[in-house]
This record gives sequence, C-alpha cells and structure tokens, in this order.
Amino acid sequence: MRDRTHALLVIDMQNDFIADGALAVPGGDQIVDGINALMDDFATVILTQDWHPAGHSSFASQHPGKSPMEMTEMPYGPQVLWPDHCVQGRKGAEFVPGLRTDGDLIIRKGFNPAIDSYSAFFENDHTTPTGLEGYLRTRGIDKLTMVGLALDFCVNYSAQDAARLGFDVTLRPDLSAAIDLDGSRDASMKDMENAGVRLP
Ligand code: VGL
Ligand code: ZN
Repeated sequence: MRDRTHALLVIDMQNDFIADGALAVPGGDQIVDGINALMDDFATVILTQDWHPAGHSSFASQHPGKSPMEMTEMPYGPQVLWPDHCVQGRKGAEFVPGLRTDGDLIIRKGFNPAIDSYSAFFENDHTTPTGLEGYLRTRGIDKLTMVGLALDFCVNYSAQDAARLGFDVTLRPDLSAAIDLDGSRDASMKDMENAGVRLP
C-alpha cells in the first residue's frame, strides 16, 4: 500500500533547465527516468513549474548594465539576476520531453512580476504563500520527498520551507542537480541539513 500521507514533489523539470535551455543545469536531463520510476511509489505526485511573465524582475535583461548571474538588491533582499527563462506559454517553460506529467497537482510559481519565487511554498519575500501548504494539509499529507531542479535554488528553498512548516522532508540528491553558483551546492546541502531535511 502506498502511504497516503507521503507525497512526491517534482520541482521545475522544464526545458529551460536542461540541455541547451536558457538556464541549463548540468546533469538535469539525466534524472528524468529515475523520477518517472519513483512516481509509481507515491499516492500523490505534485509537479511545480517556474512560470514567469515576459520581462520578469528576476531577469538580468530588465536591469540595465547587469549581466546574468550578477546580484542585485530587491525590496525583499538580495536576488540573483538570471537569463530570461521559463516564460509563460513558451517552449522553455514546458516540462522536459519524456517526463511523466500524470500527477495530481501542478503548481506554478514566479508569476508575480515584482517578486521571484524559488520555493514551492512562499515567494522570495518569504511571506506570500503559493497555497501548496493548504493543499497538503487539507489532504492529510505530512511527509514529502523532493526531486528535480535546481538542487541549490528551487529544491533547496522548497525543502527548507517545508521542514520549517513541520513537514517530514527527504531530498533525493541522486534525483536532483545543482546550478552551483560560487559554491551554492555545498552551502545549500549544509543549510538543508541544518533545517532538518533528510539527505539520504
Ligand atoms: C530556478 C533560478 C531561477 C530553479 C528558477 O528552478 O531552481 N532557479 N528560477
Ligand atoms: Zn525562475
């Protein structure tokens, strides 16, 4: 019997994060088959989609004189400036070829033009909720396994938020991959461990 209180969260498995995508994560295309297989083990499967309007404030293209991967200050804190990626309705925002999308819920994030949203639970102001917490609680789900992209950004923020909200969280590093900006992979693994995320 699959555990009805334990959900699989598949983060941002989208074209722009793999292969020749705008913000390709090394190794991102090698985890698709493993994620598909893992879906069979879960009663509930939730997928997330990074879903930005054109001209989103997290894009370096909107900040004159700035290049992708540089930092800026936003009203809610420091923000990495990214190449244009995962624009709503475009090819780069679609799920990667071959990924099973027969899950129960698809949650989109990053659609507020002024605020980025790494976490599946809160926007980067750390207060505006996406609604995922309510979905999980009302369905009696208190355990989460997380996979997908990118380990050091959206997976990391989602896992830490979930742990702080009281969920029992496991991240599968073998079914995730990192952007690794200035050592962000190691830093995020430490931060997740400190937040109580299980890292098998
Ligand atoms: C992500 C950077 C910008 C991610 C999304 O899915 O990890 N990273 N937008
Ligand atoms: Zn994004």
